[in-house]
Amino acid sequence: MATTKVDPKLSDGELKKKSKTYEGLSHQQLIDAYRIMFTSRRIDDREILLKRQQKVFFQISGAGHEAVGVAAAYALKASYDWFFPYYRDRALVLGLGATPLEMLLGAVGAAADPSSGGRQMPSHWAYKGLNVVTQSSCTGTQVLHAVGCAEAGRYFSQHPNAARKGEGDYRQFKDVQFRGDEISYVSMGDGTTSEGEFWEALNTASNRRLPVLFCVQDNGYAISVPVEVQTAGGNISRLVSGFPNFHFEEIDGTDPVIAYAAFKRAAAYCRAGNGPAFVHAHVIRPYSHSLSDDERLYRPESERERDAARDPVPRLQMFLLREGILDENGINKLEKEVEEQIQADADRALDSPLPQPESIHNFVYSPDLDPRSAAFDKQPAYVAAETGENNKRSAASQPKTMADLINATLRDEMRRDERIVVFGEDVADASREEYVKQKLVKGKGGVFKLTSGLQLEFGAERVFNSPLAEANIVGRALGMAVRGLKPVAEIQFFDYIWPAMMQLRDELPLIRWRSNNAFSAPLVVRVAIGGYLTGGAIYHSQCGESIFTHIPGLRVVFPSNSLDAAGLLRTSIRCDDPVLFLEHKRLYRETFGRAPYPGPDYMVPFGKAKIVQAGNHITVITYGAVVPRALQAAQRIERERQVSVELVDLRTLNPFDWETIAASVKKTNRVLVAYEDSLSWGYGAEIAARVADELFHHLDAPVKRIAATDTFVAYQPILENAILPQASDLYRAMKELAEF
Ligand SMILES: Cc1ncc(C[n+]2csc(CCOP(=O)(O)OP(=O)(O)O)c2C)c(N)n1
Ligand SMILES: [Mg+2]
Repeated sequence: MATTKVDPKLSDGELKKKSKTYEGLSHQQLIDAYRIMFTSRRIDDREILLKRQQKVFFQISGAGHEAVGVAAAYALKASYDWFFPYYRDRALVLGLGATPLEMLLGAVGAAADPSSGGRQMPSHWAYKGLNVVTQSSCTGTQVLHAVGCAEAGRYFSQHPNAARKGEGDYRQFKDVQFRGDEISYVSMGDGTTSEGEFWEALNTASNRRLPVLFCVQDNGYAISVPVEVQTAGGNISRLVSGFPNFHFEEIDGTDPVIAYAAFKRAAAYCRAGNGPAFVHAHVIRPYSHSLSDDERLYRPESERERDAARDPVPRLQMFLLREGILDENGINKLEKEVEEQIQADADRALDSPLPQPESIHNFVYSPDLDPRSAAFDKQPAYVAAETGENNKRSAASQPKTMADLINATLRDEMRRDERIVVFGEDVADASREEYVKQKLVKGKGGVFKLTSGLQLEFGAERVFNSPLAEANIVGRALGMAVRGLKPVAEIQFFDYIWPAMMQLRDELPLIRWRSNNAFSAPLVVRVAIGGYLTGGAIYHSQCGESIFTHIPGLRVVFPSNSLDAAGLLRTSIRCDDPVLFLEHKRLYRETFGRAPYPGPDYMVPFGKAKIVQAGNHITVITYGAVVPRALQAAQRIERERQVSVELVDLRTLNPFDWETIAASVKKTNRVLVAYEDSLSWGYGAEIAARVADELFHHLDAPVKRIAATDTFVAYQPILENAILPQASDLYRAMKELAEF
């Protein structure tokens, strides 16, 4: 046991005073708290100076929020708990172990900035070793990540074998650590509680009793908008108080002792597995929103003075003096040390090497595992068997639909990899599991039955329904994937993907790039897409894949037949990048493209197009449900006019197979790009532009496009037929090209 050295000169009274604690905080811890808070404030001041000197390019401060930060850092455990902070959490991350130098490296955008290597604004914390997860500038997205992170922690503690390293897939590069009682901390401002994702996160954390510690740092403003305009009734605590299973605290967040006591109670509640906690801390914002804002434009002097009287830094200083914990000399000495350190660190940061411009392409995708590589090129089992000795087809080799093979692939992969969880709307067989167990019902397993039977085989911890909230699905999946799970989440209809757009555009594909490869979130989002349904109408028929192929960092896959769907889904699951897996609803049960079950190892690499039929006169580049229509048109024009069409099915849209396109166009010199999405700005526009740019000298005719009209997809079949590209439209375009 450690013994405390006793100063023999101290009287009994003095001794007692020295060993007095404040909500469990010792004198030394309070002195350290002051050091952290003062350091935090002085880094802000230094950055502001550097910004005025144009040596840094942005500044947002943690000023006024320091007491909450240091208290949370004291109550939680760095490198053990998980942290999803926001930009005002400078004192928190200092308390967890980040250094002033690291922060100043971020401010100047140095190559050695540990949060992003100069890619993100300062105060966007990411410290891998401390479990501080990379964050964006989007207000509120992080709240769902924290929920997914907590779910993953619980999952791994219930399935410890799932954490084992795997060979030959993403698991090789994704270490998992779990403790069993770790907490997910997430913080945000008062304005951010207006975001839907905040409420979606509270809902799930409450419902699943997750160990998430929510911290709302309420400084009364969101830029210039005061809290009573954001929040009905002006107090978020009152609004959230009805959520079951929560521990609630509403505190003065400018007092570190009060804040520490609250965080300690909240953390104990979460750690014991009781559920989530919510700490609502009233703080101040003395430095305007950021250096780009001047709060004097919307806050009168009187209000600002009222805030200043509660400033946590002078407040703790007064407390230390009043309690005799530090005298004036002690304060001066501490502050001088901090000032000198920050001065020295700022000089070092300014001298630190800058990132190289060539490095911008690093870490858009995994540097470890390339889904285009030969490792993802595996033959179907029956081809392997046929080329083997006994040359026998298995009895299971009846042609299967795309729906069957996607289901079979999910099953195979879930057997192989215990990290896979499947969730989304209606994907479970039955959330009230007893009904299926008692054989009262058969179970649903997806509105298209793609996940049918998975819950029954793998259990409700691995296959479960989400709330009807698409951002909730993708945001949680992201949080899980950061921890090493492999979510295969489902968005029920492409038409309803948009509530998840912030997560899909601003979060998921950026995790790796913006953290300079410190974090990653490889997962699969399966989405039912497309028209030709007869009656699907506007909101069950949309395409729109080009919106997602426009996003760097996101793989986009769009198979046209069963075998490709199986092989590409397996690659999607095993690879180390986030994948949007688009499944055409019309193709789910189509006769076209059925294939026997290819076995549990069959894989198709990304970026390898398939020549559906070879030809000499025209190249048709397409994918998805246009493939069978193009094939029909190609067969007709061959029959009627002896025009031979080379039909290229891209299969994956990002990456796409430029080499196959170029080789084909060089051979045929005529090219038609066909896609189901509306014509203008569609996916084929990029292909057409690139053909025109790079293959101009090989062309004997203008590049043609066939696509849907620039409208939505209508309900009445006569209208739908007129809107979506038909075999007859493709035929006409082929004829025109051939005759040009
Ligand atoms: C989704 C989104 N909308 C708008 C913004 C621009 N913005 C940045 S911070 C901010 C105000 C945030 O206020 P609050 O949540 O109270 O946090 P505070 O800055 O006061 O600590 C706004 C509107 C953003 N970053 N993200
Ligand atoms: Mg605020």
